[in-house]
Amino acid sequence: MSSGTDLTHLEHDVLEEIAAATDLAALDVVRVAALGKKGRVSELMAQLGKLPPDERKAFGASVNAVKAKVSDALDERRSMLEAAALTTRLTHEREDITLPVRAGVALQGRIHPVSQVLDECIEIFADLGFEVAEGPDIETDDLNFTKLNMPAEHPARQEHDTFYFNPKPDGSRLLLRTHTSPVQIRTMQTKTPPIRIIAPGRVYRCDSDQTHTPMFHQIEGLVIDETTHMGHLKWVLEEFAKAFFEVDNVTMRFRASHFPFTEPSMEVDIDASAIGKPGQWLEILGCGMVHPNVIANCGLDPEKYQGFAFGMGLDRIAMLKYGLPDLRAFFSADLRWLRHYGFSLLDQPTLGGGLSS
Ligand code: 2NM
Repeated sequence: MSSGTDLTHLEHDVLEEIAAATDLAALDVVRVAALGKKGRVSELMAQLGKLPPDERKAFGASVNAVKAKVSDALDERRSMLEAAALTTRLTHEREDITLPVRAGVALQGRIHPVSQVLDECIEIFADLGFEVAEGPDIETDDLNFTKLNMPAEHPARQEHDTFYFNPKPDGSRLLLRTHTSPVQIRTMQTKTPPIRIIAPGRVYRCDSDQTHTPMFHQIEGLVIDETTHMGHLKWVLEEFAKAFFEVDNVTMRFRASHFPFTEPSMEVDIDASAIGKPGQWLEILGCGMVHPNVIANCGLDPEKYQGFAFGMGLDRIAMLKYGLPDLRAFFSADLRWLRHYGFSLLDQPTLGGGLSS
């Protein structure tokens, strides 16, 4: 019959075996040998019935105490071995993320020059404090024209070669926006100045020849505050031109022009030395001080608020900067063209790293 000393020995032996188990499988072998159905501790319990009744209670309690101690020791050892196994896995499965990107299939894709130039512009204007604003390609007559100081019979409407949808029963008709200016209108209607936004996106005009495609890309800008003036406009455009063409100085020429939504209005040329063609002027954008009618049409007080706006063709400035000869090739989805003129995924334009590298 087992005595108290036997129990003490058993406990001691099993605890030693637990401590000696170096992995989870070995620990399980120890568990089965001690606490399993035929295990040493369980077999002691089975002997309980052979004891005289007056000894059963005390013996049972002692075996249970051993069982509890063994069980706790098993749990503790298991947690420790599991943690150790995880640590080992983590050290062995480590990936070296400092390795250079593999020049594989993913890098064969090319960024379209218009996307690249858009990213460059966003980077430059973001640095000057502008936010990007967007709006739908399908617009209302009101937002594309009327609010911009072009009422129904305004002659400038004809010049826009607008794509119209069929009129609705109430006579109103939707259209494909002819410029991104409705985004500026929506912004003035919903925000309180100061406003500093650029609105890039697709625009549509029913016009198609060597230098015009029915869909093209614009980026327009708008600044509205209480004291914004033409000096600010000129500075912003100069900073933009220097950053975009990546030169220390640009010479700009402001020519008087006319747009219904600005007064005064100007067209801006740059001295083409900036792109290595001295002695030529290149038109890059149109701009002006936002017409007080436009400001009032958007629910802002033109006695309190004033500002400037500008607009330029992204496709056009992409052609100028990167010497792309044919506008129509931009939209012909020709892979050979894209491989030649497209940009690598890794050429992310940043002001710090140089816009184009
Ligand atoms: C241009 C030229 C001049 C212009 C004006 C506005 C608005 F909504 F504020 F009135 N947005 N864009 C603007 C002014 C656009 O593109 C050649």
